[in-house]
Amino acid sequence: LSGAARSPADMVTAEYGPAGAVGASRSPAELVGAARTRQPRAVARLISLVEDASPQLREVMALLAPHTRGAQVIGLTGAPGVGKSTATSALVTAYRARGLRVGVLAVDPSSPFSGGALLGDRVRMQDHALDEGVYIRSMASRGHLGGLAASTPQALRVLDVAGCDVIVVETVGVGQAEVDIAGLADTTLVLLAPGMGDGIQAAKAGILEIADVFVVNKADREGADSTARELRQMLTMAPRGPGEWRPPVVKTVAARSEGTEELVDALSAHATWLADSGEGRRRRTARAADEIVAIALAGLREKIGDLRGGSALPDLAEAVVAGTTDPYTAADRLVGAL
Ligand SMILES: Nc1nc2c(ncn2[C@@H]2O[C@H](COP(=O)(O)OP(=O)(O)OP(=O)(O)O)[C@@H](O)[C@H]2O)c(=O)[nH]1
Ligand SMILES: [Mg+2]
Repeated sequence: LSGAARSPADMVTAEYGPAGAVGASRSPAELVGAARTRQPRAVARLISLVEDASPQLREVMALLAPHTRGAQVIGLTGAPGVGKSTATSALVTAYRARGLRVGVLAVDPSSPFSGGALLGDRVRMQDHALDEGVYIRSMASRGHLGGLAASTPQALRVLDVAGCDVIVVETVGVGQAEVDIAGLADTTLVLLAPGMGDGIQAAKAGILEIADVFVVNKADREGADSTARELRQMLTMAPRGPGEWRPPVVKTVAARSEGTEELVDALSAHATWLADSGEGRRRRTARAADEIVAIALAGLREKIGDLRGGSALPDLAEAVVAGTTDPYTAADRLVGAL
């Protein structure tokens, strides 16, 4: 997102690493100012602050707040290997062709550290490495007490202020992660592939409820039509009132960018529906509420942790063991002491 030409080596630093001594010494106000002028190193540094739950975050978030622009956040999820990164890359190309600036945030919910899988993504994303209208970043939530629920919205805010019109959040769909991402995004995109996650598996995993748009990727493979048919059938069975969104099923061959235009159209249609129905506002408000709770809980947990060092908690624990008080009363006293 910078005006200056960059080498691929620079880009890797900007995307993935802390920005180094130069970035580290800049104040939050300087960093936010630089991010607003789309300097990738400042963006990288700010997201690293988010990742590390830096004490400077409070000031950073206060500085960012007045400059939020309302980028469309697209959550993209699906089983491992279904083609999420390939589809993301194809989407980036399509959005760039439409003149939009794109941010990509790859979050790894399963591990507190970036895993090897993201390395593959980095190679895949190389196509966009020299495009100044694209910012790509992977994020773990090491040490963030609020976890991804608190850190992801903060990273999204950084990318939003840095001028991204569309932000794709890629998360591998394992267990709860698919459902979690739906709470972070304006539009949730679920990728399936023939033979990998068929319709019935999707229904079991609760995916039918969270997806706004379905993609049956690897449509060059056998079984894509029946997977799409099965999905559509299941979707028609779900009761939906007039004016409610009906998730479309788009077939793509992400590896050859086939079906990407249809996908972008489906995403645009959903964005329009979000705006017209008021659902977009409702989702953002719910997201903000979740974020506030995550931060508040993290703060409480920290304060309670501090109490372990003092006498209040040990005294209450002794009282519970002795039977002179019960754990509910003790918990009330503990919270009262915060
Ligand atoms: N045949 C076919 N292969 C595809 C298609 N899209 C992606 N692939 C291949 O599927 C493999 C996995 O693609 P990725 O984009 O890395 O999948 P992913 O969902 O991001 O994988 P993880 O991040 O590891 O969960 C790669 O070898 C891709 O080249 C497609 O439309 N058709
Ligand atoms: Mg991937």
